[in-house]
Order: sequence, then structure tokens, then C-alpha cells
Amino acid sequence: MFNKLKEKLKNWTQKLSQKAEEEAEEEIKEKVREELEETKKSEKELKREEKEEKEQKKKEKKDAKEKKRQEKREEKEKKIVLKEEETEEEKKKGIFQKFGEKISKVKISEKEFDVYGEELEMLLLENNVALEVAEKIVRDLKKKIVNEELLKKEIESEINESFKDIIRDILIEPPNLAVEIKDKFLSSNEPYVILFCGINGTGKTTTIAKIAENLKHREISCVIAAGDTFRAASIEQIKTHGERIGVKVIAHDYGSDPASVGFDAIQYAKKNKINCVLIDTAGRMHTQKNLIREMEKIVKVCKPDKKVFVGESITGNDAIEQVRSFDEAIGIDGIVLTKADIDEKGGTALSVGYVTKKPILYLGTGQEYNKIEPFDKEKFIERLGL
Ligand SMILES: Nc1nc2c(ncn2[C@@H]2O[C@H](COP(=O)(O)OP(=O)(O)O)[C@@H](O)[C@H]2O)c(=O)[nH]1
Ligand SMILES: [Mg+2]
Repeated sequence: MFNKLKEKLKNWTQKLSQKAEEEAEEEIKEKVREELEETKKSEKELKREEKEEKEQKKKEKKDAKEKKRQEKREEKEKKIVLKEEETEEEKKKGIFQKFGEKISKVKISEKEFDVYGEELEMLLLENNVALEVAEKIVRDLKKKIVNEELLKKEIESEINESFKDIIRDILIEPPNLAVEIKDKFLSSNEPYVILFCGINGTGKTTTIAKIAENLKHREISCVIAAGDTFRAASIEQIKTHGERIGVKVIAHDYGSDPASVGFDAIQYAKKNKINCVLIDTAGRMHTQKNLIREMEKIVKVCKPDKKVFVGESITGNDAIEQVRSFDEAIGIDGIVLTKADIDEKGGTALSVGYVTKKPILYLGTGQEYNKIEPFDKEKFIERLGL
């Protein structure tokens, strides 16, 4: 995940900070130049005045005695001029010292940022970040760094930290599913019911097996309802998973009512003091009216505690549209993004939560049962490599 974005983001930050440093140095050089010019000008004037004065005095003092004294004085004055030439070097030093503090600080102007901001937005869009989120990132970053006095040696890390803060703000903190399941069971002795939905082939069935296995390691028992009674071989597929991970699967025949499979699984859980029921469903599009009605019936009968949308990390904006349409039909509580292991871009995971206001619960990271991770904001941010 973020394979492509990671390198490009790094380059972008480096480019912006380098540019800011160059601009700041140029500005300081210009100031030093101006200041030196000023000093030279006023010194020239001083010398001219002295000369005039000397000439005046020369005229006044005509006799030899006076001349002698005049010579002595001139000698003295020569020394003073020499001394002043020395102090010019010191003055130069002083100016640099005066700006020294500024040299170590950098400011990014709005104009400067806008050029790079546009580039950043393109970069994010190319990597599947939703437009709304890409715009927000650029807008917020601008607010955080433009016209701020940043330490030159820390500018790159300052930009990176600002970036991370923005992402932290965008991502939704997911609920702790294991804790919710335990809490419900302890307080009511009732199983926690999770319904999974999504389009075909996104990884619903595999995800259910992975979650059952994951919960088992947290001392939470599960039963699976083989609610996809539609697709050929789907019941065998889920039964095989159940056998492999040692989890009971409740199944009816193909073509039977998935709501009643779910209902039976809940009854089984109640009778056997099982903590959690995971209900699989057949993949469907929101345009398939009869299948959406079937989904509504499952919800009505099984009253799930969580309705989880399963989508692919690689689909970009399509995944967002899918969440929205399922949310409209049955109301979604959380998202599982599968195939994060083959997602080079990562933008879907970055933006789906913000745009749909639903938390990502898990990331699927491979085909094996242990390839699932409860969504962790900090771990996710780490993956960006900033
Ligand atoms: N690489 C990868 N493949 C996955 C992941 N989750 C599921 N798959 C694969 O996606 C395909 C479809 O999965 P399946 O669970 O049958 O999808 P369903 O139609 O939504 O139930 C299978 O070949 C799975 O092994 C994942 O996280 N990473
Ligand atoms: Mg399936």
C-alpha cells in the first residue's frame, strides 16, 4: 500500500522545502547587498566632506609653521582612514550576523505554495484519493505551513508532521469490535450479529473466515451463516473455510431464503452460548432491486449489531459509490477494505471513511486467514512513510 504515493510524497516535500530555502537565502543575500551599498554610500560622503574641510583649512593656514602642523594632522587623518577601512570588514560581518538568525528560518509564501499545492493535489488524485479529500489535504496543509516561520533545518519534517496531522484528522477511529462483542455478550448473554454485504468477488466470504479466526484468538467464539444461497459452490466454499478454522457453519440449500439461514445461525448461537454470528450474503449491486429487498429482509429478521460493507482497496472512487448505495439501502456501520496487499496506491483507504463517514474496521492484506488487520490509524499513517 502507498508504494507509489510514498516516494512521490517524499519528493514533493523535499522539493517544496528546497525551494523555500533557496528563496529565503536569495532574500537575505539581497538584503545584505542593500545594506552594504548603504554603508559604502555614507562613507564616501563622509570622506568627501573631510576632504573639503581639509582644503578649506589648507587655504587658511599659509605659513610654514602652519604647514608643518597641517602635515602632521594629515598623517594622523590617514591613520584614521586606514582604521575605517578595517571597520568596513567588521561591518560586513555585522550585517551577516544581523541576518544570521533569519538565515536559519524559512517562510513559505502563499504564491510559492500554490504552485506546489496543485502538484500535490494531482499526485493524490492519481493515487485514488477522492477529490474532496485531496482538496482538503492541500487546503489544510496550506493553512498550517504558509507564512509560518519554520526552522530551515526542520522544514521538511515540519511539512511531514503537518501532513500526518491532517491524515490523522481525516481517518476515523474505528470501534473495537472485540470489546463490543464481549460487552454485549456479558451484559445480555446474546450473540453479537454482524452482517456482511458488497458486490461480487470483493472478498466477503474470505473476510468472514479471517474475522472468525481473528476473533478466536481473542477468545471470542463465532458461528457462520452461509447466507450466499445464490452463487454456485458458495456454500461448499464457506463450509470448507469453517472446517479449516474450526468454526461451525449453518447452511441451507441453494435458493433458500438467506434471512432464515441467518435466523437459524442466531438460534444456534443462543443455544450454544456462542459470542458472535457472522452472516455471509451473495454479492449484489445496488441496482438489483430484488436482491436489495432480500437484504432488507435479512436486516429485519436478524437485527444485526453491525452491517459491514466489504469492498476492494484497489477500486478507488467506485468503492465510495458502493458504500453510499448500500448505506442508502440498509444503513452501513463500518467498512472492510480487502486486497490492500495488492493496492499500490492506497488512496481509497485514505478517503473512503472521510467521504462516507463510516469507519474502516479491518484491512484485508492477503489470501491466508491471518492476513487481516484491525484498522489502526497510526499504523496506517506510518505506511505513508513520512
Ligand atoms: N490478495 C488478496 N486477495 C483476497 C483478499 N481477500 C479476498 N481475496 C481473494 O478474492 C477472491 C474473492 O474472494 P471471496 O471471498 O470469494 O469474495 P466474495 O465473492 O465477496 O465472497 C478470492 O480469490 C480471495 O482469495 C485480500 O485481502 N487480499
Ligand atoms: Mg462469497
